[in-house]
Amino acid sequence: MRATLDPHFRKTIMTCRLPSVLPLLRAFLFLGVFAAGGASAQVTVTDAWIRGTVAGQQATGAFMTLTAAAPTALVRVDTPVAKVAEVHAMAMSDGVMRMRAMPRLPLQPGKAVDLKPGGYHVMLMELARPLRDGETVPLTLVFEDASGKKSTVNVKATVRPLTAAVAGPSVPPH
Ligand SMILES: [Cu+2]
Repeated sequence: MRATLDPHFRKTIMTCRLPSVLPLLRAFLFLGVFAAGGASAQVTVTDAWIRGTVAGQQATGAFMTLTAAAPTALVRVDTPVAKVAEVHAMAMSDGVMRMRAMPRLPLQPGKAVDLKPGGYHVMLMELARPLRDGETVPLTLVFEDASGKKSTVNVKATVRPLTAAVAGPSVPPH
């Protein structure tokens, strides 16, 4: 059942800002995470951190280094502190730095991929509350290998000060 629903919902979440379907979407994502559990993770996640926020701030970025042992893609991120978590890329377009959602972030074997300010990042949107310096936030990362098999990695990201880095997704999302 999950397999047939997945493509639809993945497509839906990438279109961003769909408040009416979000609760339903969350429920399916949650189920998906549990259903995918148990598979051995082939990805090492290091140095996970999140840029802290101030009251009223709706979005921030999560950063980390991903190293896969086999061809893999990061296909989903979930966290209790944000209603929406998307992998974004930043790139210059017509002279302007823009972010775009990446439904899949491909990982090549043994080649570390940095998610860092100014580059790839996990955009956390519709934050439930401010994220304070020093606290830890759980992130669930869902990976898909070359055969389409999913696995999850749970990490604890440390919240660093708002000023931890200069460039990055502290601007309003899109
Ligand atoms: Cu972003």
